[in-house]
Amino acid sequence: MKRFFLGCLALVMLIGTGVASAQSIEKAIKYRQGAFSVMGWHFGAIVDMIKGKRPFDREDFARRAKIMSDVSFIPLEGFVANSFEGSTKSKVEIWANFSDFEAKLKQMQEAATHLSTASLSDDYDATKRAAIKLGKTCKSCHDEYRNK
Ligand code: ASC
Repeated sequence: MKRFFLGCLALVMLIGTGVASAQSIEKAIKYRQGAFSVMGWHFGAIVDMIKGKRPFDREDFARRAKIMSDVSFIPLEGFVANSFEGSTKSKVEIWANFSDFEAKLKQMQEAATHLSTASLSDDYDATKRAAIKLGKTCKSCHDEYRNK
């Protein structure tokens, strides 16, 4: 009887842990999606300014580029183990090639930092090139590691 209760207790604890980790995975997914959503918001405005769909305002552009560069360092921590299960487009390949994934994120961080610096100069062409380069780093990761 005692063994039966101990067995039940162990089972309840095991299920409890499983539920807790599913919850912490969902939290991590939401955390990183929040960061990507902030970046998407500002990059959308940056692209619109470059395309002439929105008036080019150097100060506003630089403010957004600074946010991009700061927030680019946020998502990595949210790619916790096994967080390809849940409400996410992240492919399982991220965890199979984690160092390559990290390298791609780093390229994005460098490109965002470069854009932020360029946007403080008066060199519009360099700023535009830096924005295009940043967009390419977004795309290269999405092509490989994000489900459609
Ligand atoms: C964005 C956004 C992306 C990238 C990508 C760049 O604004 O939401 O996912 O730019 O389209 O190629």
